[in-house]
Amino acid sequence: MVLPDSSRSGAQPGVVHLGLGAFHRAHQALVYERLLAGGDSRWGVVGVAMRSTQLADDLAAQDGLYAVQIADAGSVRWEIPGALLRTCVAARDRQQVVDAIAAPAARWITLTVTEKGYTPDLAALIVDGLGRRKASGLPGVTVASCDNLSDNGRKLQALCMSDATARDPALAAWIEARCAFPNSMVDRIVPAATRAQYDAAAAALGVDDRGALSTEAFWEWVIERRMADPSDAALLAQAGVTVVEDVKPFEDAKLRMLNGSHTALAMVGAVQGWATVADGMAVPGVRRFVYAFMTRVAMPSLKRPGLPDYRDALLERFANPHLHHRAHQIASDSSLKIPLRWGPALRDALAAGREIEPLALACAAWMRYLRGEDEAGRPYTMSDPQADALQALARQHAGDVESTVRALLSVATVWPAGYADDPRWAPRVAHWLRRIESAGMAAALDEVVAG
Ligand code: CS2
Repeated sequence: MVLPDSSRSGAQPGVVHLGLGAFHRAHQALVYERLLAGGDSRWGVVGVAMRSTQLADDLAAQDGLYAVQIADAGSVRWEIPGALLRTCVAARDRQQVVDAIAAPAARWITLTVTEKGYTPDLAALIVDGLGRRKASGLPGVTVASCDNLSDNGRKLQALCMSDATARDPALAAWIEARCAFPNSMVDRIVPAATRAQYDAAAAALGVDDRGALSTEAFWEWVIERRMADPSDAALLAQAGVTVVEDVKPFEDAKLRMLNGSHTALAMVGAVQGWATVADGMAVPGVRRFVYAFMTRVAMPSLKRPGLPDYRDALLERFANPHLHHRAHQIASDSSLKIPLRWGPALRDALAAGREIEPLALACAAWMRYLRGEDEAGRPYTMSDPQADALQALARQHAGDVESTVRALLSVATVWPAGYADDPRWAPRVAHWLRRIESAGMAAALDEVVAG
């Protein structure tokens, strides 16, 4: 077990992290811990849960300490990061968040607020803090979005600039000149915490830890060299972060290969009724499908160096039996994830005249998933802002493959205009939906791999 060796007593709240979910606590919090442990006291974290009071309060009661199990085929170990200095809840303690951003010690704001978190309210919260910094004559900060969105830094910047411009052009100019919004790609598979994880921590460490998490050994953070304090680039690099001029090749590879396959696996898994990604990867036909999805659909238009190795490493990561990463967890918010994870690969493949069969099958699996019950007839609930509307469409047209495909490909928030009529796409999705319905998902997976 690795106990925090950062000097917590001297740590300054230099980072305000928005989104206190499992991912941040098992990924960036460990990077900040490493920087603190190296003797730089400026990387202590104020952790902001956006809504969950329970989590923030549980962590506060544990002085911000929690155990992370890091496990893969080679080893199992525990680490207790010490970077989290205090917690608060944006929905309950808004003023505390603004104060934390406006504090002289703050230098970075990082965000993992999920795809649906990028709202005007989020921008208003950040800009309130930045406005106070300007008024106090404090330096600007680096504001790094770490969510699975393409061009995430620029998207967040646009959101903040539109809020700032509407209230005060001078504030907008200050943000433009003093703050930096780097694009960044973060990666580590961190399933949502479960009761079983608390129990494992209790058994291994003898403590009652309400914040215990489990993750894999692999982690990656690739960030654009665009920081309010340029000297941070070298510090982050020393802590294992990859600082680059252009994040896009890394972001595209991660979104289309890891996240794209994840969403495909989640749909197939929900329909077949297996529980976790590792359960699915243990089935040869599912593993072969993921290989085909990555190799035939995603890889041809990607530029990240070393793609075959990246793919093979992903297949091993997905198969990690220590990670209880539920298909239904990944399936949540799919209507927001599909446009980011499948949309660009589909666009590129169609433009280049390449085949899209594994993706057409994944899309058909999504349509089947929307029926709300698996192949054994067991119902499940869907967690998605558009669940009701999508489910209604899927049910309304059930029994008529062509009209199901037409109705669901016409949902403008998920698919670009024209896809419902595209002769290269819609008939292929219909073909696979028909195969899933008549032969079953397993047979359809085998067919697409063989084809
Ligand atoms: C997953 C991601 O839940 C999901 O949608 O695809 O959380 C994934 O595990 C991470 O992006 C891995 O870095």
